[in-house]
Amino acid sequence: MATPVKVYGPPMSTALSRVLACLHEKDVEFQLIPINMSKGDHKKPEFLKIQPFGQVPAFQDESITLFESRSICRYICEKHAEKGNKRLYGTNPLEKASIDQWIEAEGQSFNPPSSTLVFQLAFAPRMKLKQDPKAIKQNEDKLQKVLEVYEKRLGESRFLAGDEFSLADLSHLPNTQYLVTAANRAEIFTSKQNVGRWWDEISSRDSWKKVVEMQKSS
Ligand SMILES: N[C@@H](CCC(=O)N[C@@H](CS)C(=O)NCC(=O)O)C(=O)O
Repeated sequence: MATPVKVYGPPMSTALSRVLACLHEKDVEFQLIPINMSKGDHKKPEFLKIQPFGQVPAFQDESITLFESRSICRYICEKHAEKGNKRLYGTNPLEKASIDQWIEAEGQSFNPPSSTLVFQLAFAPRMKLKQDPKAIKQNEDKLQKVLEVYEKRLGESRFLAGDEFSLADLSHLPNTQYLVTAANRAEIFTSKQNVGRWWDEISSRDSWKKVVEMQKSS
């Protein structure tokens, strides 16, 4: 029997929860190794050997270690092409290119404003840090502009890369979950008809519900 892959970090991490959602979609067995970030365990020499930037997640499959959540997801899909959701990373070069295009859009356009808002609105209060109202306003404006592009795209197709749920949609789940639930910013998404419909659909997947449960019980 294959050894389960190892994922290092706390489920509350957005980047780690992207990998967890992918593992659930692909029905791949894994072992979650907790890393106590409040104690700075992610900056300790042992952890830096597997994640040299001192961030979570880190991922291990047999003797190979990987970091960067989106790359880890692509690896899981390629290695386990025949397991679980077989369409998650497409089935031909053109589908993969379209999925990659929207994963890039997530990483380059959606993530910068949305991760700043997640930090400012959800994590700063928990960590008793002062919020920065100017950064909140600027990033809300930036996110609105990005979502206008999404609204148009999602008026043309059911999901970002076409009519199948893919890694591109999945990549948006972690930040959006925090903005909709913990940061009281659901309206940014639900006020747009197509984006709201898309969010309802992608957040109702069993894979994502399992991740949300893991976050609640961690
Ligand atoms: N691009 C990286 C981002 C990783 C990242 O920013 N992780 C955060 C938690 S969600 C972290 O480790 N923050 C602590 C730090 O940067 O010191 C990925 O997708 O894996």
